[in-house]
Amino acid sequence: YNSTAAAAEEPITPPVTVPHTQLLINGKFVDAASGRTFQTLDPRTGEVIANVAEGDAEDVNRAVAAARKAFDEGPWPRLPAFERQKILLKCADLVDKHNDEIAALETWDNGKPYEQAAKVEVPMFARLFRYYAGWADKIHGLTVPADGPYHVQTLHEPIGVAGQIIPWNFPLLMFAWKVGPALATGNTIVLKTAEQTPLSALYVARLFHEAGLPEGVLNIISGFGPTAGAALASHMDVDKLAFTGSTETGKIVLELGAKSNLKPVTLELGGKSPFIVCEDADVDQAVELAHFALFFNQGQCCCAGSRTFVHEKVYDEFVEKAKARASRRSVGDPFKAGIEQGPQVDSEQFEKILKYIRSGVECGATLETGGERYGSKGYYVQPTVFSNVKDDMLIAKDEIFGPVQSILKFKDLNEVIKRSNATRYGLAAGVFTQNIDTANTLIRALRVGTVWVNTFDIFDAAIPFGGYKMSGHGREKGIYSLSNYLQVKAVVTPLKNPAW
Ligand code: TXE
Repeated sequence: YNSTAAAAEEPITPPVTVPHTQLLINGKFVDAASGRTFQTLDPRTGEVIANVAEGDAEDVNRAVAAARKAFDEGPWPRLPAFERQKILLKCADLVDKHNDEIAALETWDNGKPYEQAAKVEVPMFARLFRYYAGWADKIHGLTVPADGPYHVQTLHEPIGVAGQIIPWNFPLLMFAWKVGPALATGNTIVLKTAEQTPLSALYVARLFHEAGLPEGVLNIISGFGPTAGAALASHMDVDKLAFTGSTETGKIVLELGAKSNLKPVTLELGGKSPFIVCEDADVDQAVELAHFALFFNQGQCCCAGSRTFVHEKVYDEFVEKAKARASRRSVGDPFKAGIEQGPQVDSEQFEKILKYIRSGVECGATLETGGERYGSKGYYVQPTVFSNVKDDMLIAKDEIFGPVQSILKFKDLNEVIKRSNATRYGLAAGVFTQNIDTANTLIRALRVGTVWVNTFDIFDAAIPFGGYKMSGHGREKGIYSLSNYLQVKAVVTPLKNPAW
């Protein structure tokens, strides 16, 4: 690495200014009740982008009261479903119209390549809202053939006020995965963004109001986890909680939900997903896909293929080529065209990753490439590859959440199944083989919520996503996500003339 390259480069001026820094409560931008603000930083430099209102328990109370009123007094939950659908479609249209500004805010706050934000993530955000708009007028109950002279039916009703807490790795997409199904099914929302990335949600939520979303239906609180997040999770008037983040914080919010009003909680948590390269693999293709599976989004993906298991027959060739691929990865200012990897989101994540890299070296894994910070300012990390990684090393057990690939060797299928499953996580897996029997065996044996075969990170709106084991509870996206936001009411009426 030419580690002075990034340092010498002056960051490109982001093609956008910051439109909103206040909280969004009851359709209006307002300061925090305490008047406090916090800084959101540019991960390219560590410099301040903006001072953002810092919501805490009092602001959460205000937002929940607004959401409660919007739910109890309407009109949102009681609008004809096609009216909700029209508004959601308009939200998506406005997002399309402002695609580039939204993408620029996302890159500025998060550090992800602008091309990725502008060409993939913002369009996917709009697509998710169109998908959920499609569901809004297709929420059906059942007619139930019960014993006895009764007419029995089920009504699928919105659950009420949804509290949603999202992370910083995909601020917009996590917003869409949670807000989309909740709005389509007629709920009202208080969403807390991650403290690292508060900006894009405020922008899109304002557009949603322009699209006709009634006030109080979608409230956005910027702020920290132990204050604003905990207040939301333990609020007595929040009917449902959805959380994405670390497994450790997932346990906290589940407990807060249980100790307050026993609200149902869906959790999308950490992972240590295996990516299994079988002996019949085309090594070049496998290297490219495994590289993408790990390094995409600076390695900050809950489902990152962070244990690359490679069959011993192709192991040495794979390691050589994986090293070469990672060394070629273009790192730099995420606003620059052609950049594959920007900075990590903040100094905490940056330090955490460097610590794991040191632990890999100390435990005796072979550092093939990378291993240090990239440049001298901001939170850039060199694309790093370790070979000779053993299952009991920390780098093979913990979620690193950075651009660090760990390559492990295996001999046979039963062994790799056992080792793949020997983790507290169960989010996803990648399988790379041309042999249909091998693929089918792995598909069924792996204890994970998603198996990608000869592909990875396909996040279509219709495909459910979620984890087994300590990777979470419940599923987001697709048809399964709707039930997170619906109550089922059984209705029984006697039949006066059972003969008919
Ligand atoms: O996560 P937290 P952090 C993993 C990843 C990362 C690690 C730590 O390994 O390195 O977690 O990241 C809010 N009550 N993932 O510290 O704390 C917080 O404000 C209520 C995987 O950022 O889980 C933020 O909005 N809320 C993950 C959200 O929880 C609380 C994505 C996530 O923060 C809270 C992110 C509390 N007591 C990190 N404490 C994934 N599954 O994709 C924090 N929060």
